[in-house]
Amino acid sequence: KSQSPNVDPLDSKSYSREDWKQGYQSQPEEFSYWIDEIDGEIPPDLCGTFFRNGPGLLDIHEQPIHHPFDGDGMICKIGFKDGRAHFQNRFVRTKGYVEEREAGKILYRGVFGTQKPGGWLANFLDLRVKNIANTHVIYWGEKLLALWEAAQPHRLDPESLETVGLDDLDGLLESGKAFAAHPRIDPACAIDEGAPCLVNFAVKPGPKTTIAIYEFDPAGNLRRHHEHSVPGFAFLHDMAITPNYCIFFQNPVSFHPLPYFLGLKGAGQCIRFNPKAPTKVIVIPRDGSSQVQIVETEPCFVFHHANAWEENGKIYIDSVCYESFPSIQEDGDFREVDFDALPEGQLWRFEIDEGRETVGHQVLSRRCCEFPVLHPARVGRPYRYLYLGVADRETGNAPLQAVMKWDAETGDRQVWSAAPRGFGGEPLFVPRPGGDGEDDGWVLLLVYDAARHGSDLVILDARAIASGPIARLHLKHHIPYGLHGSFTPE
Ligand code: 3ON
Ligand code: FE
Repeated sequence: KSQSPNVDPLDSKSYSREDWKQGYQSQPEEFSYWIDEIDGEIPPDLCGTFFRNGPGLLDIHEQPIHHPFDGDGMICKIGFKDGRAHFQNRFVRTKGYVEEREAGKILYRGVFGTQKPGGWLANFLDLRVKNIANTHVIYWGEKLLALWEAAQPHRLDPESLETVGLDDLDGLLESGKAFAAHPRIDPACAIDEGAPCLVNFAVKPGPKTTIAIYEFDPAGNLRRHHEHSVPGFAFLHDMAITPNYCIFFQNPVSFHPLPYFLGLKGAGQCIRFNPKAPTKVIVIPRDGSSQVQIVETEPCFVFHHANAWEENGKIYIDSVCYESFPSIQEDGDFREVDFDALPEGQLWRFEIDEGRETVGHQVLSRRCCEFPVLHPARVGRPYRYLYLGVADRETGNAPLQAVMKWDAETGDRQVWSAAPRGFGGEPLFVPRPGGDGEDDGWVLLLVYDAARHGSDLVILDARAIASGPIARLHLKHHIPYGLHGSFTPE
């Protein structure tokens, strides 16, 4: 393995910051080519399309943005067929992306602190929201949609990745309503006679928060829609589902928007964590029939849930939990972040007992993790295997450099690490067609390799993660660290 000139072998770190930073360079170019530099072999039965979204630009014509979550959405698409793979990437042509490219400068403020040049006066009372379409990408109901939780989705052409435009889901999102970036697919919806169903939500935060639930059949038709109001401000990035419920974690945060109005901070920087208030677990019946239940648990912050299920009259939820909100620094470069000063995400299990008002938890794994995924057939059901992006080291907060397969039955862990010079993100589990068993399939992971300033698509055998890649596809360029992706089988 190539050793980074910057990793001090006596240091306890598994990476150098210089290496990690390079993965946050913009990738302004758009490519389309057959991948021909491959170590190992692509499994011939791996067929379908991997779509992934994430910030493609970390600067607008050399004006840096304040945080990666403010970066314009860029879709990567890797198509697999007959043991070959084709790469393509394209920016979502959002209104803001197109205008800023023409102007050659930042024209919009970002939620996470990006400001227009010219100081606070230039930003004062500019409350327009730039829909950057950068968080997730899914193919459902014959539509490819790029998602960003505070606005409407953008529809893309699944072949060319060209932007068709904003999509209101056949009039459902009238007057520019939002559509969250974390849909869940129920593989066999009990309410729909066992047909698959896509469940998503939309949040309208305020002194009271409105949560809308939408469920769609495989053709993209709306099956269910109901809205609920819960007390207090809520920042709900993700949700978990079971056959009967949608579950949200209302983290103990409050919103103090004055600096946002004044042009001093982004809206997301005006969120404050309250370590003394409980986290509230919101349980919404999916058929919309009965009451919403709200139960309390210890203060913690959750972006992502791994899974939830119902068993013996209880509801279980596995989530990546932070001790407090990893708030966004005010000044300076996010690339200089002090990892040690921020809490790491850890895997926790919550158990909701019927009739109880509080929820207990158990820590499943302390290792720094994010982006939990599982077999699509186990979503909302009891499951055994979880795949997560994790740090190379067992303890402490650090960039994600490895993938961990966690066995819920035995507690076993298998890890493959790209350290010291490789950096990962969200893994994706793809079941083998006709396979048997929950871990019969592959784990796909985009790895940024600082040794060559390029990215690789790594394919692991889900049954032998620790044995290392069965194929490593070298892209001709790098892709900045991204957010979420999905896989559409042939
Ligand atoms: O009233 C406010 C208005 C508003 C527009 C409330 C608000 C802050 C909820 C809001 C908007 C929120 C948005 C747009 C959130 C977007 C989140 C996003 C793009 C990404 C979140 C990512 C989460 C994680 C955990 C990423 C981890 C990344 C790594 C470990 C690095 O690879
Ligand atoms: Fe997310």
